[in-house]
Amino acid sequence: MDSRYHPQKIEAKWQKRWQADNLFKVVEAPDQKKYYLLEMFPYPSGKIHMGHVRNYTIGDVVARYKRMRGFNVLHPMGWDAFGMPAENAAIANNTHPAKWTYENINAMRAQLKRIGFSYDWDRELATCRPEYYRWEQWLFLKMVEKGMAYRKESYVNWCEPCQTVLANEQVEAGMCWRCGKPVRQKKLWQWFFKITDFAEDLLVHCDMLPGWPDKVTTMQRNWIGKSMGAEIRFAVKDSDALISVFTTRPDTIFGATFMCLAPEHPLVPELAAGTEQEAAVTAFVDRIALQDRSSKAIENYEKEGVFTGAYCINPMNGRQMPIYTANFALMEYGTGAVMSVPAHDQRDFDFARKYDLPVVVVVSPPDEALDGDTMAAAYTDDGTMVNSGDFNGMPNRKAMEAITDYMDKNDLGKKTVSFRLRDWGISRQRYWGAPIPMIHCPDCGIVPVPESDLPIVLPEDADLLEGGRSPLPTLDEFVRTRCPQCGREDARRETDTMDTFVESSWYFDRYCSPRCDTAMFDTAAVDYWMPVDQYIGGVEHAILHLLYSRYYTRVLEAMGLVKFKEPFTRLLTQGMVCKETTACPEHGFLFPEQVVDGDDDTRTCIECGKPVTVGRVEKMSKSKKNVIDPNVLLDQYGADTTRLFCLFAAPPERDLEWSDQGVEGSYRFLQRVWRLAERWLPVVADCKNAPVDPATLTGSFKEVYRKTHETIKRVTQDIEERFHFNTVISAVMELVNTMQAIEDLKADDASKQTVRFGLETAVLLLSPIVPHFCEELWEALGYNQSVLLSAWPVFDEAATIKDEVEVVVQVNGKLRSRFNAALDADPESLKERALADERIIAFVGEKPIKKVITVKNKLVNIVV
Ligand code: ANZ
Ligand code: ZN
Repeated sequence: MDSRYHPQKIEAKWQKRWQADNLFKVVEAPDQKKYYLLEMFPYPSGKIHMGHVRNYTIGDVVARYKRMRGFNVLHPMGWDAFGMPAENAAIANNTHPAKWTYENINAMRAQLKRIGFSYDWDRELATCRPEYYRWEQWLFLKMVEKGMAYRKESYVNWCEPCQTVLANEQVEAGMCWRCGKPVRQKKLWQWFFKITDFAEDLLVHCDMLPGWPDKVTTMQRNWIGKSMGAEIRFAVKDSDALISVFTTRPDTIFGATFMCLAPEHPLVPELAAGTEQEAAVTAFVDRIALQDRSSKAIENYEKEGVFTGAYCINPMNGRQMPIYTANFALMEYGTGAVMSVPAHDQRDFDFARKYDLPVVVVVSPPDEALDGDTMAAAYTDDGTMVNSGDFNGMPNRKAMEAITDYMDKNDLGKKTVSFRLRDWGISRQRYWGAPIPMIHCPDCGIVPVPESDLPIVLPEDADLLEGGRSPLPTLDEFVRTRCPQCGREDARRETDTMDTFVESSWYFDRYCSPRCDTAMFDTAAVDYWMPVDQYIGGVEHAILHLLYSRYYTRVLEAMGLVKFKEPFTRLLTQGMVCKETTACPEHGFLFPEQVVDGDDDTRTCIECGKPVTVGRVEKMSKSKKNVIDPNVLLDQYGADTTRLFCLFAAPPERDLEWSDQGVEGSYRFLQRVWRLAERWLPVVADCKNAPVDPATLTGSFKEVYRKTHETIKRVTQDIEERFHFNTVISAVMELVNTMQAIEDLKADDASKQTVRFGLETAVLLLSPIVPHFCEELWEALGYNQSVLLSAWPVFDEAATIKDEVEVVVQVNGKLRSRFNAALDADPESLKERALADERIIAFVGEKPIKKVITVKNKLVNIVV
């Protein structure tokens, strides 16, 4: 062992050794308990950022800890490699998305290896490889066969000048990111996964995920968005047509005074045909068709609509209700039709006032009578039924049931549920993705690719077209194919690719047998490893990625390919890595290295010398320039300090605020441990494997022995119960302090053994956190096997108990002295000792003692 701590040297040494020894390689071991630890795999953007370092460090500590606890740990890493950033970068740097992606993967792999993560690199996968996505194509075919995937016309963002489909990220405030012209909606035939078939199941299981943060299951529930209500049919006047509505408020039906249909509703043109409203309706529908129709966008539009010229009949009171088409009615929700009750729904109320439609109160508040003509806002709370025939006088909650029952009996409607969740549109009109394995034949229509023709390989050397458009439709070699059904030579391949969320919906299964080339995965391997025991990642994936993974798992389960429905037993969403921003009045945001620290706390811009302003602490981002490049840390302090800092600065689920002093402090702590080891190693070298006999210990050695047991207990609990590595580290710091406090070195065996026990324990407990550092010390302690192969230390509860406590002595509430006393010593004896204490006698002097208060195991307060 060197007398100084050289992180670079020892980190390179151990990383090499781990690799040579295949230390992180795992195989299924049916007799051993398994533990599958997974961190969300990164997008290969080119460089690891601090958010990755934090995420993967948390995971690595758990993986190493579980391994020491005797588990067979699967801890894989790979690349979420398809997606648009590769296309954008290819355009910006005039290269190919494939080339860019593979280069980035190589660079990032090297960076991850430098941080010493315990990945089984033999299981690495990249989702852009045909060996991977072919199985996704295979499952797609199965899903089509079973009706779980289907095609329908649906809207995309379209830029007319650029002649291209835009992803949502490419639409900036309704305009095309390239040409700045308005984006319109265009209908295209696209593929969908029928996730709505599983809406109820996905919802119900939100209650059965105790290992997930509540906030995440809540987001999942809200996204699925189940509403209980009724479907009610309204007859159109002078017509056979019926309009079905979905309502969550059947109690308000007597107050429904008009009807609103989505502009896309098929009845709209039919109803308007031949009326004097026809031209106005057509113009309105055409105009709305150009707008973004997502519910989010619609919230911000002014509510508007036009009369269709037709009426329908309220089935409960016979009222004639004008039928409008309105922009706030969504075709995608419920039935695409809304029975409008202006007295009790604010949106309907605004609409009614705007177009001068009647407002009829049917739910009366307890304390006042409302008048529809004069009320200023909708009344949306509960109350008593009025203007509602036989239901008058009922509490409205009861009327919901009663009216629904009545309608059910009279065949006017029925109880129903509605979900906010929509089917998952997976078609992307983009190049860098997995091709959808379908063929368009002029005679046979849409024909699946035969399984034996898989994979349909994406040509990796194609050039993107102007504006990043996909070259696939223009690549003859790719597009032209034989129709597998009729043999026509001029059939065309589907040129859409799959949403990249499809790849990330099953990569965790693939890791179980990443080289399997006969199926998506080896069933025995998945049966053994899955589900993931602990998943760790960013909260930004709390909705879509997790929901899609849960859904895809259900598809696999329905096909008999896996035996579970929930892929992730426990989930940890780590907080963000944040840092203050700094800005120069002249040069805007500055990177940390562009700021010069002056002597007197002033900080200036490296360019112009002007003082910088320090802004809020925010998530590290390139645009704000408040980023720290992990490479700089690795060069300056090494991987172990970087890891230690990430864990020490905050508990995992909280945001971590960057601090230079924190990094420096982490580095100093490691140096302190190093020096402690250096001091004691020669002394304890000869007492390896000799158990301590605590009965013979006294003084500081006795305390080291106790403290060591206590530390094992605290550390183990903090890891097991809440992954609070920050308190784990402070517990070990206390142990180190206790050991540093030993002044003289008594040569008796029990003392030496105690010190060795303390030192070995500190190394074992720290080893998941700072593995290279601990390997070096472990070796110096005389072991020739990786510390990772050692068992996690165990504690003896009895040994953690203090048999002595420190009692403080106060005079008039001020601390004046202290002494050690036996645990639970009786208060009378504490009082005696306090009064006999020389320092106390000096303080009290001649003054008469009024009162003495004693608190067992804690204090004696003397009042004079
Ligand atoms: C009558 C009514 C009266 C309603 C009232 C609300 C309050 P949630 O809770 O989100 O499920 N609605 C139904 N289909 C719609 C569509 N396609 N586009 C826009 N709005 C639609 O919302 C359910 C309510 O949203 C339904 O209940 C319906 O308005 C409206 F005092 O019906 B309600
Ligand atoms: Zn054909």
